[in-house]
Amino acid sequence: MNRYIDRLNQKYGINGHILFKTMTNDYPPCAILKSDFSTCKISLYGAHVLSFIPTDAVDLLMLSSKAVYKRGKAIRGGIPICWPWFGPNAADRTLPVHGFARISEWQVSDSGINQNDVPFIKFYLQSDEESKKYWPCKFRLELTVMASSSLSVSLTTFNKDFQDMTISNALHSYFNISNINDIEITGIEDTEYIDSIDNDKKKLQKGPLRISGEVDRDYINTENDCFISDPGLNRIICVSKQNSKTTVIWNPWIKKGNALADFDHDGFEKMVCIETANAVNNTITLKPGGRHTVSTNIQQTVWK
Ligand code: TA6
Repeated sequence: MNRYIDRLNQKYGINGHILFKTMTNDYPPCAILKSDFSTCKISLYGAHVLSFIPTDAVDLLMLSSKAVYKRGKAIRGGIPICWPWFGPNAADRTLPVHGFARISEWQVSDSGINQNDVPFIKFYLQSDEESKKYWPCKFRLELTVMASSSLSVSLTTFNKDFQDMTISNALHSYFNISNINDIEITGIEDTEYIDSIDNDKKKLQKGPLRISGEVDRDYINTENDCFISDPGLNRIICVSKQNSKTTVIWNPWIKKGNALADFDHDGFEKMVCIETANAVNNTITLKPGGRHTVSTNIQQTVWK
């Protein structure tokens, strides 16, 4: 593995800005993006952003201390990539929930620093015998991560097949908050949502969202920015997005949260997911040769 990491650092490492490191035995390495603006850590397993810490700030992302770093298991926290389907596979419930991109080993295709000294890195995943176990289509996936004072994550799907390709996807971001009882989420007011914990009933969001129990909602036909106001950490986190028509908001609350072995005990109190997605009625169909890029941009402003 060290030879692999040495090769990655020779080819894609940049002194003081991009470094590849071991994560754990028999597991892909991670990349560390560092600049005056922030530090960002990404696992090559799942091309999974694990943390994003702006300078002089607290991590914007929540990563479970009980996350499991083993092949075949998605990492709990950070920004899992849900692709080529969001949630369970409607046609075959035995397939991995949220698809297989987040439980695949990605490769590095490019890295650099832009004219503003902002480091970026590109990963790719393409169809092979392994992916055919889950999905027959020929594809290429690219993920680009740029870490300045804000975090930009873009996922591009290329249809390399001879037939149309219909996907749903999500950048399933877990946000680090002071306490679930004290935050308020705006940006989804007057938006229809599917309530996954109330028989998938379609409802309308009235006013800002405050969470006092399990929440699992797919807000549909919305391209709005969302904001997490967190007085406890004296910050507002802004989640903006491009080419995403669904915003998923999830908190498992006590019972479901504590039932997840890779969730910290009472970890639900310190997290909320605001997911940049295309799901439910907002699926994407690509013609052969077509492409689609969904992006999310995450940053904080000091509350007052
Ligand atoms: O965030 C929406 C959701 O689909 C929830 O229903 C919950 O299952 C969550 O994703 C986490 O899924 P995971 O497979 O990562 O445990």
